[in-house]
Amino acid sequence: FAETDCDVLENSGRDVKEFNLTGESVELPIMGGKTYNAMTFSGQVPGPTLRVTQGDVVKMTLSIPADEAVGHGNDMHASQTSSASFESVNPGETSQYCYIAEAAGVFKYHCSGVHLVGMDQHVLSGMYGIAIVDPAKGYKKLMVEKTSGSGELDRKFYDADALEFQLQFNQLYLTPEGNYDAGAMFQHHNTATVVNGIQFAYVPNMLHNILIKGDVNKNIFVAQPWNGIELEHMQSQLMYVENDQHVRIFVENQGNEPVFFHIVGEILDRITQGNRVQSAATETWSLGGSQNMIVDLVFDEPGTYAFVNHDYAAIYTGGIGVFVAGDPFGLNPRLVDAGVIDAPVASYAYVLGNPSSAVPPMGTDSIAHPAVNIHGLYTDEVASEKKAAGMIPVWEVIPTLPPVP
Ligand SMILES: [Cu+2]
Repeated sequence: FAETDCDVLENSGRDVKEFNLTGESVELPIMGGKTYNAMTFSGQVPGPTLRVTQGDVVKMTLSIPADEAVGHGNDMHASQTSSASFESVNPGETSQYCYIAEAAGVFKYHCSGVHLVGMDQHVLSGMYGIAIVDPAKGYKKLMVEKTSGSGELDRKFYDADALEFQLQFNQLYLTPEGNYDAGAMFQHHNTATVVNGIQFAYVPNMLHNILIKGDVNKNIFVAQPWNGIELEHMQSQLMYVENDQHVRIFVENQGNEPVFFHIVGEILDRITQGNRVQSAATETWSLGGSQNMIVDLVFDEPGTYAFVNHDYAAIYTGGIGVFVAGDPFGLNPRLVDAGVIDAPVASYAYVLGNPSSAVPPMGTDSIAHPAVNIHGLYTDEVASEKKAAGMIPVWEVIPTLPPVP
């Protein structure tokens, strides 16, 4: 353990980052037009991402509303404190602890149930998130080896600054009524694979049908379960990057099943876990439960790249999403002609933004996303807060776009 006394740590000269969470049960959408009984940190699944720098003090405050049926706790893996700190907080009460984020990397946080009872239900119903602890001296440059064709190896270096995403894998175990199914969990019979809380969260929707096919009813992808303007922030969104851009993805396995992380059509240029590089130029990297990694890569050519949990049971139950690099659909001239943009753009993020559920808070070496749209497993209240913060409500913007031929 390290020092955990808030009074001592707040006067230690270190930067203090406050992390305020509320533990609340809410009903949230699932695929197929139904809802389920979710448990959340602050009305969203996953909970808010904490971003700090190695050596910072984290002051975590967990409040439970008086009308909440049960207590909740918060076990933050970035801390090194006695599990007594994670004692559950009763409805109507607030609890706090402090710790030093000593180690750089990605760290899960999750509800610890009511004195550990029901921890499985609380976590698998949505009470999980991540803390990203940036290295004290920043991230490393990315080296990518290229061949010249004559047997020589060229090394191309990319600046440490990167466009960043977060992807958190998990499962749902639900009865047809949308309640947690412990029996299914003990048998590892998950009913859904989710990424950032949603099945098939990052696949095309009707907006992309219009833009790319010119027809709202012509689907682009084999599975587009989140079509429809009325779905608002639940409408699926794609993730946009530029070509030849350093991309950094924070991946956490929040669930009960292994994650075999793979990006179809790309090679993972670098895998970092904790503060050590584990691999470079690898096809797939595996994560057990509560394990994480940082994937650094560059998307070389314009195109669509599916990321998957390369377990077929996971892929077909929702563990797949799509990155779009550059302008593979040749939209630039049409968007310019239609007056949507003044000049060609290096990625569609400049037009549509990237989904807020996949965009972590800015850190030491972050490239700012051109725009962020409101997307995620949020309560309406959380979605409104994102809108007030300047994120784009795509469902309001789509009908105002001039038609693209
Ligand atoms: Cu809980």
